[in-house]
Amino acid sequence: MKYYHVPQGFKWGVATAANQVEGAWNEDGKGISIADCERYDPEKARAGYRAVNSMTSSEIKLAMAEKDSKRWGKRHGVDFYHQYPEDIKKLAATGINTFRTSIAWSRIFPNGDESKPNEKGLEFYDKLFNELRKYNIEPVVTLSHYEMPLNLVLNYDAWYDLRVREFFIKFAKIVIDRFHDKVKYWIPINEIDSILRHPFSSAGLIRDRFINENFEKVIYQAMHNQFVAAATITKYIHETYSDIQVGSMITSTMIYPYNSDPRNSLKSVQLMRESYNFSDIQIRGKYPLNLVPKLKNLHIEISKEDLDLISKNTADFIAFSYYSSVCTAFDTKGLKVTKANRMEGVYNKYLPTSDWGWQIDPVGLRIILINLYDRYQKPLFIVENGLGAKDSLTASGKIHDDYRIDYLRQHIKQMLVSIQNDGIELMGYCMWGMTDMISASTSQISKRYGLIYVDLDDFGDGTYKRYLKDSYFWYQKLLSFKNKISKDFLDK
Ligand code: BGP
Repeated sequence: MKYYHVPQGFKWGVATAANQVEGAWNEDGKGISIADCERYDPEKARAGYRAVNSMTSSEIKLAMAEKDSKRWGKRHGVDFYHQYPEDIKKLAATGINTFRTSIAWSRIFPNGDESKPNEKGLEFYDKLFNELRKYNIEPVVTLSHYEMPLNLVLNYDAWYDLRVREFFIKFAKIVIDRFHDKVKYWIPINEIDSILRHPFSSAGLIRDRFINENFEKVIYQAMHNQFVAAATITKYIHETYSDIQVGSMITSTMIYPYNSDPRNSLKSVQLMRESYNFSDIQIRGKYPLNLVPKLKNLHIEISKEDLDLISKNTADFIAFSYYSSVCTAFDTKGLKVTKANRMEGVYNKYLPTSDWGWQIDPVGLRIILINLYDRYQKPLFIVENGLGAKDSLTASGKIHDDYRIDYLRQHIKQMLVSIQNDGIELMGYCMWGMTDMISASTSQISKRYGLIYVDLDDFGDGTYKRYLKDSYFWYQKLLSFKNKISKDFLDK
């Protein structure tokens, strides 16, 4: 066979999130969000991921006192708020037909608790979705992607608070009603499992605000509130708009046993199950039995109505991010450690490692596709996959990112082999990202993911000028093959 076949109607795209690219943090009525309080701190970054996995009230105070945006990456992003027409034009020229982004809650409800939405915020997304439609690009939209109005953290109890859950549902219904004819794919919550790893960016939870409570209980209660909100939104969409689909979205990091010791295999199954628990709830419609004792011990408030709502309003597809893999062992003492998406694991000697210590594993993507499809028999959607790397701009304005091309080539090849041989159903593939953007975990731009380079450094210095990387031209060539991709192009 000379070709890899791509299913009809396959969604080829790029992905981003509002808080990592838009900037304009205080323009046109936008309120301050939790992401606006996150900043690159070289020392903390060296020490690990603590900087955004959790935050303290005093760090928030400090952030609020600082009115400048330069040192706060997520405040200025890459100025997508102003430059989106040119960015989308460039991206459309690659041949993409899909664009995943999120709507910033704090642009629509600056404090989260207003009675009426901010019209200027809605107008921005109107223009953005019109621009995408102009090029026949399908938007896929996330409603909660590591961004919420800060007021809901400081004057309410963030996602632990039932009032906040209702504010989110209200925000969701307003944007769904406004954009229902332009957006046909919605994801209520990005990486819904991530609340366990980073309760601050996923749910606005700050440990020192709950000193009289068991913080684990707070996290699990907030998790339940997110499931109820997602099910309510799914119900609303299914009852109101027959042509719109809703996705569950989880983080997929492949976790292998360190060796064939059965105790290590058991550990890997247990850890993988921790993230599958989240899609189980949204796809199968009930809490898996392995989670029930924990919810009982923590006295999580779950009503009969909640359970009924979750069971009757399941998602239509399973979206997931995939970047890398780790190993695990029942006893990790003395084993070399490796990093992954805001977690750590045991180093895998068979795999190369990225500039940020994540191990590159295209076959792991194929295993995840098989696992998820065998588990649910529902359409899958890869909504994030990419390489964060240091890039350099040459004097003549070029970026020779052959390492990124290699990463994309190998992952896309495994994906197409899986479609062909493993009997999986896959809706699409969105590479992360589009232009370079501010990293979710470290708030750096130097951890570059884009097809398009942005002239900016980790401290906010630069011209914001765009340059097309070699990977941009590679992706364009890939998409020019349409439904038959030449083997030579992907095999190398
Ligand atoms: C995912 C998030 C994204 C993103 C990506 C890469 O978990 O959904 O927002 O940024 O990971 O992570 P990072 O930016 O920390 O390298």
